[in-house]
Amino acid sequence: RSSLQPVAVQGLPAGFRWGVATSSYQIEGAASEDGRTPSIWDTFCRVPGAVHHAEHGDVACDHYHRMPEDVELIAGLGVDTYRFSLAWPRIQPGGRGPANAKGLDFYKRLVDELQGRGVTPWVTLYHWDLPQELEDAGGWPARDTALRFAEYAMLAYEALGDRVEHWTTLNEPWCSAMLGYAYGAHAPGRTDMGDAMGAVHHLLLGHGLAARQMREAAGSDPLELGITLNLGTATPETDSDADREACRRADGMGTRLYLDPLVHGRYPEDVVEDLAAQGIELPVREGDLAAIATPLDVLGVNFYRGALFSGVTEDGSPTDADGLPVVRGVERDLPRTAMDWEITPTELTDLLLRLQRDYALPTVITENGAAFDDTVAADGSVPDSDRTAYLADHIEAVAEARRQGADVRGYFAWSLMDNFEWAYGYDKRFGIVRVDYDTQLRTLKDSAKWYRDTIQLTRNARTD
Ligand code: GBH
Repeated sequence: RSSLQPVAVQGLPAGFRWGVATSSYQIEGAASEDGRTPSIWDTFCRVPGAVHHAEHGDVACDHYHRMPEDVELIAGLGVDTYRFSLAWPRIQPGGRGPANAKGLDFYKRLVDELQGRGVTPWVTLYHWDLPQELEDAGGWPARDTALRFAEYAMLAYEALGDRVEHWTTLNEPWCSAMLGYAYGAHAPGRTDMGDAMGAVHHLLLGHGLAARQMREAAGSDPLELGITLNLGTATPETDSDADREACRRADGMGTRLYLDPLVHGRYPEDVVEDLAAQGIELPVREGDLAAIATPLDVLGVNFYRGALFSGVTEDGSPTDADGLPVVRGVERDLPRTAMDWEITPTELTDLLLRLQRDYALPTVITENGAAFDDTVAADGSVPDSDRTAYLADHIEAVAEARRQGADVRGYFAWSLMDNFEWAYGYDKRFGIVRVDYDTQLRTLKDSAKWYRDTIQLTRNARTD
């Protein structure tokens, strides 16, 4: 790349959406106000050792109390879209029963503020804050949670559907299922692969039931419905059969397990067989797949990195300690973010072209961004050229995919502001706006100014 000077991005279509994204638990705080009940993250944050420095979202960015100023900040960036999530335990405390008017009221005011400033709200229904009561009743491995989710979705849609057109059901069901129920790295911290696969199916079922009911309720009203997945690319380290087999497995568990049922109405046979070999079966019942395959208007793509895989251990064995086939991520000699994630922008182009070929849905990048160890200069500015470069290279990768035929319609930077980065607590900063957690002062980082100027130049350069 040549420079960090903002320039007009070439090749994006008219109406291309520019946005910033956040999620409820990561920014809101006000954890026990106005009738909100605990979510699995409130609980998980209290488990010793679960979260860096035992941090939690009780206050976070205090967005719940600073919402109008934050909307002003968003509008000042010149983005046309703001992606945020609704906290289920605010809207339906405990995950059952009627809606909580005070919880809904906060989001109605947020939507009003956004629309009053010309910013389109893009609502995610579930970004990981499951009501604790539903986890106590079994969580996502329990089928009932899917039904509860659809009910909650309809409470939200009935209250906000007249003013909100863009709805995402779930954020990253892979993370909910795998990090939450298989690896124990996220709430609720369980570690059973069978439970995780139950969670996958019930997350997808919850999505499908909600999508179907929302479509029915919308009738001829405008509704753009989608789901957001965390997706990457899997590249074999060598051309060996073992390495290509590892990529098949990584892609199967990470991408096809979700997109095949969502788009084609069936689970991928090879993944089903691999799971059966571990004695695991997806708890599919008659009619589930038809619900899951309810047509989508848009696929949300969260992209952070692509990865290289090997099918053998470092000493060449094709099976791991549990006798399972090896799927080993291989580190490359590439620049990395503060999360230690490799920076792989061209793989975003590859991903978008592959999604176009295999699934042919319109896509929006609903998250892309990076944590870096920011410094604050003496004049208070934040010279985060590494983040600016990351954004520039990934936006260019999106434009390149578009030029090669991928139907990608928008790009949302993760994140509007520094926030509670899950198990990493407040240590990792993804914001284009800095948050001082002592004063709650927000400061535009240099990357935010670059993003604002890039959006403006790109819009102004249009001739149509
Ligand atoms: C998103 O998750 C979340 O939606 C958002 O809330 C969060 O703040 C943001 O990302 C930043 O983390 O193979 O070790 O490189 C992204 C979760 C990140 C999960 C990349 C899989 C690969 C980990 N994903 N990740 S690694």
